[in-house]
Amino acid sequence: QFLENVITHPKFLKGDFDTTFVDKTKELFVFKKRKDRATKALKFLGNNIVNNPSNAKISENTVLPEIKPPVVKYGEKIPAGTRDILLRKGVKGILNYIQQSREALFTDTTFRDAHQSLLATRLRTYDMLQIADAYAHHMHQLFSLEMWGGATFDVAFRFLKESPWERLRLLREKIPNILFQMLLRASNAVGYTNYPDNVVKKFIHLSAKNGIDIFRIFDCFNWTEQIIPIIEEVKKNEKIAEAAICYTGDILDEKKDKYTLKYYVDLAKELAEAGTDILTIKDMAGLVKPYAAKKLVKAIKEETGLPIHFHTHDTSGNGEATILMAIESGADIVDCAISSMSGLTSQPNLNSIIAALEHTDKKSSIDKKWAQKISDYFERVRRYYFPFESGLKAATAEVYEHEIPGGQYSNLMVQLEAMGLLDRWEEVRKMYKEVNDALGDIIKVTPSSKVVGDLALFLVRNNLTINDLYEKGDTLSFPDSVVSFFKGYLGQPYGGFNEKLQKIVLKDEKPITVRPGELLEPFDFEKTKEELQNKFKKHHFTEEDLISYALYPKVFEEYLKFTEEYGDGSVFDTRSFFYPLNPNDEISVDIEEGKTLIIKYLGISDVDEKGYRRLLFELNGQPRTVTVKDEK
Ligand code: 3PY
Ligand code: ZN
Repeated sequence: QFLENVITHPKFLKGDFDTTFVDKTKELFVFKKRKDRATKALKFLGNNIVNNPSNAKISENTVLPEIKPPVVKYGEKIPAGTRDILLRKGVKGILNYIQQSREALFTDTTFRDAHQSLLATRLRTYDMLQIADAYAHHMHQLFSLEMWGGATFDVAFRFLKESPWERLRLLREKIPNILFQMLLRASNAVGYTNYPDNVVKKFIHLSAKNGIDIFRIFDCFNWTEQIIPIIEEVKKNEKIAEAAICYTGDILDEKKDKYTLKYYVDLAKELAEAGTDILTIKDMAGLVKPYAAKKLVKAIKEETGLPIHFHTHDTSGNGEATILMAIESGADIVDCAISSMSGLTSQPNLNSIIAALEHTDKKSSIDKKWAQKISDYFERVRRYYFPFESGLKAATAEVYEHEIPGGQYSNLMVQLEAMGLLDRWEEVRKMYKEVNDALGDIIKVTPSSKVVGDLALFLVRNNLTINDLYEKGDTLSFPDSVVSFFKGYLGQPYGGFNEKLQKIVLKDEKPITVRPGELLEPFDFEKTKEELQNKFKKHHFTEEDLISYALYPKVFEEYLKFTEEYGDGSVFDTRSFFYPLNPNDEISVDIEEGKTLIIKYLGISDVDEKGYRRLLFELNGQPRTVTVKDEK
């Protein structure tokens, strides 16, 4: 422990020491009682049993299936894939590959958007790693895997108590051959607010360094001023820039004159001029109808000549028709999710579309038997996440009215449930549309979709109407996201703000009209490192830690505190992570390579006068007790 105190000391880390360092630095001899990892693991399980923080319960009749990843032959060489092209021939090589490819190319979104849209982003690294070999060995025909970004970064730290960086590194190790793709919210990075330019730049650099190859960049208002600097930054890192156009409205409806075909084509041309390598049509709510896809893809492809990547959600049930129409009209790459993680608010079904393309000139070389095996795996895995399911049972054409993005749908329901208002879900969807109209029909995607969602929830919860916003607005305390939107902190919406509402919400405050990043002070990484090091003496802060803190200070600190108390959340299987163990349950936990704990839960005491309970376990055959405060 003395050595640990030395090597984690801020002065030592800075190189600011001489031969008197040990003699003069008293705190090196202060030895904290160290909680060993096994005790932390028992405490974690004990806390689940006593307090059940994820609030996930298994009823007595629920049988969770055994998880059986398909067997990949040990020792077989990993076949070459798209990432090998990038490594050997650079971005140009990839662009040539897309151009020369006769088959439809696929991005599999199962590790990111699919679970963000179906399971409130809760899919854990543990369940991804078990299927990673199958992807590397048998799905190498995929164009890319979308496996990072969007909400996954925040949720990993906040709810899963695991590091998204570690997820990226571990998956990269197991899948070295397929391009990895992330969703980047332009200046909002992977957050809900604009960050200083130096934070966004560093984040891109570290994401690239840790394994991201393709950056899909979007701005929630399609504000190119926010997107263009990011394209440049990605290119500086010699990675693939994929600027996205977010789609809303309906280009087929001539009465809707705000988001027209011309609007999208002009945007596409601007992004093409800015140097994007690939252009994405990002239909985050699944509003591109099949015949709109035909018009849109054709026009954008003709006007820009760029490779087109098409992304949609299947909320309406028309997603597969839309994907086929997009392919037919010239989309080079399309986003789909593995069968058992597809459909509804997620992406259309990869397995079905591959089948649909058989015997056509766009036939995919993806191995459908393996796509099925992977689907079988996820079918079992998904059952463990049932508390996070949105509950949507069938496709709904109502999405064309409320326009709620797939990735927000299941989250909104979870939020509503937490407020005890689930039976008002229909009202919330209706209000979502009314709020959007009141805000001037904005593009709704993170974080602007959160503004609409927050305001809709606020109105429903307080039994208010849109009219009340105008009549009682000066007395209301609006959600932070709404205030921030009207201040211009998310950027400038296309067509401007509803100025009347803006005045009501901001009162006398003046909104900004420039790119928010121009006004934000650069983040001081050095100073933050020192402050954090003083707070968390035992932790050695990496650049990834510091950027995580810059993006999510509170969430990241909580995560650090959590790991000091309970260790790394990702070591547990999903059953033990989310749900309390029952007496006599026995599990094994690999706390590090080659070190496995066999833990058996035996029983629990009554609560004592100070509010604590004692739990009895067997750890590798030896009895162990832990004490946990009963917070309920
Ligand atoms: C996100 O920003 O997380 C999204 O999925 C937007 O569609
Ligand atoms: Zn999406």
